[in-house]
Amino acid sequence: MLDELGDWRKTHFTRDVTPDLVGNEVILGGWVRNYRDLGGLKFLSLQDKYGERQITLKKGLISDDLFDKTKVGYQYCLMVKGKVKAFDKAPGGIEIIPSDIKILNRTPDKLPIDMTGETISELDLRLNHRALDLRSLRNQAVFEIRGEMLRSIRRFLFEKAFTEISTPKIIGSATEGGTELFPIMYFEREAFLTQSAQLYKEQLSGVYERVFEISDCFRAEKSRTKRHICEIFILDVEMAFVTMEDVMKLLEELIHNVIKDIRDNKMNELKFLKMENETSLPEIPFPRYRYEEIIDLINNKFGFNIEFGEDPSTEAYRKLGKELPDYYYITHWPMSIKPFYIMPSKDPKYSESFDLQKGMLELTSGGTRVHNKIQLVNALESKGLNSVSFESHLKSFDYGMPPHAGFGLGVDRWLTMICGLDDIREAVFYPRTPDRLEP
Ligand code: AMO
Repeated sequence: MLDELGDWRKTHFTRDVTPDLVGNEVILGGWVRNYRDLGGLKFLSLQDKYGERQITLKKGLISDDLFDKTKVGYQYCLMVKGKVKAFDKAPGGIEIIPSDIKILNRTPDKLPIDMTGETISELDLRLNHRALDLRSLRNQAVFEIRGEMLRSIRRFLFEKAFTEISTPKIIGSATEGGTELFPIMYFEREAFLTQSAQLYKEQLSGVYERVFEISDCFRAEKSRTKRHICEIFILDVEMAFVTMEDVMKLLEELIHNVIKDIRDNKMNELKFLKMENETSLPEIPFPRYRYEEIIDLINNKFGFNIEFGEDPSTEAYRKLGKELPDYYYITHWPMSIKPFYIMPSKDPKYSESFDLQKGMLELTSGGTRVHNKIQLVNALESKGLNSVSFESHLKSFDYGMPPHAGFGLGVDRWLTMICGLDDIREAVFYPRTPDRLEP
C-alpha cells in the first residue's frame, strides 16, 4: 500500500533546513539515498534536488507504529513530517525526528546503478537509466554548475546590451556547408536539423546589433570520442560594428566572469567534484598565437609534420595541451579550412578567425564575417556551394548589413572541463551520439 500525497506540501528544500529552524516542524520530500537499520535505531538519508538531510527514527522516541511501518529501500520516494534537531555529525548539522512518514513510491530491491555514492557505475549503464542517475549527488553538482553557468552568461551579456534571440532549428539548406546535416521530412519536402545559428545570428546582428542565443544544434558526425556528441548546446554570439579582436576581448571577459560566478556561488559543488583548485579564475587577456606559430611549435617541438592548411590531429592537440594547459587563442587560420562566411585577411591565404582552446580542447570558434554581398557570393561559390540555395540569407545583405563578428562556444564541452568530467556525455542531461538515441 502506498500513501497518498493528500494535503501534505513540502515546507522546505533540504538545504533550507538549517540550524536556525531547530525546534520547528518541517515537511520534506525526496528520495532515500541511504538507510541503516540498527535494530532500535534507523537512519535514513533523504535527498532532494539540493542535497540531503538525516531522518533519525529511534524506538521509544517516535511512535511504535511509525517505527515499525517505516521499512524503506534505496530511492523510495518519501515525504517526512518532523521536528528539526541539531546534530553535528549529520549533513547540515541537522537531523529530523519524524512524527509521520508517507511512502509515495517504492523501487525494486536491486537498483540498476549505485545510488549511494560509494561507487560510480559504468557510464553507459548510467545513461541507460539517466533519470535515476541524474539524482546522484555528483550529477546534482554538475547540473547546479551548469545552471549557474547559463545564468551567468545571460547576466553578463544582458549587461552589455545584448538581445537574446531564438532562431529556427528546422532549416531548408546547410549553414556551415559540409555534409554533417541530419535530413528530416518536412511534410512532403526534405529539410534539415540546424548545425548552427550562424546565418540567422548574422542577419539579426544587422537588426539588434548585439545578439546571442543558447540552443541546441545538430551535428551528424560519426565521431565516437569523449569530446563529440550529435546534439550540442552552443552559445552563439554576434556583434555588429566590430571585428574579431573585439569579440575575443568580450569572450575572455565572459569566461573570466562566468568562472568567477561559479567560484563565488557554487564552491560547494566544485569542492564535491574536487575541482576547486583546477577550475581557478583564469587571468585575462588570454595568450594569442597565430595558427602558423602553433603549427611550428607542434612540428618542431613534438616532431609532427603538419602542413599549412591542415587541422592539427588529436594527437598533436594532446601534446599541445600539455604545453599550453590553460586558455589561449589560435588566430588567423588558413582561409582554405574556414567556412565561407569568415572574412579573409589582407593576405587572403589567412583568415580573420580564431579558436579558443583550453589545453587540448577546442572550446570556441569565431571570427570577423564577410558583410559585402558580392564578396559573400564569391566566397560561397569558391567553397563549391550553390549560392541559389542561400538566396534568402543573401537577400538580407542587400539592406545595409553592418560589419560584424562573433563566436560559437560549446557549452557542453566547457561544462565537461569545468567539472573535470571524463566524457562530454556526462555533461548533458540526455546525450545523443551515433550509438545513442534513448533515453
Ligand atoms: P563550430 O562548428 O566550431 O563553429 O562549433 C562551435 C563550438 O561548438 C562545439 N562543438 C561540439 N561540441 C561537442 N560535439 C560536437 N560534435 C561539436 N561540434 C562543435 C565546440 C566548438 O568550438 N558557427 C560557428 C561559430 C561561429 O563562427 O560563430 C560554429 O558553429 O566547442
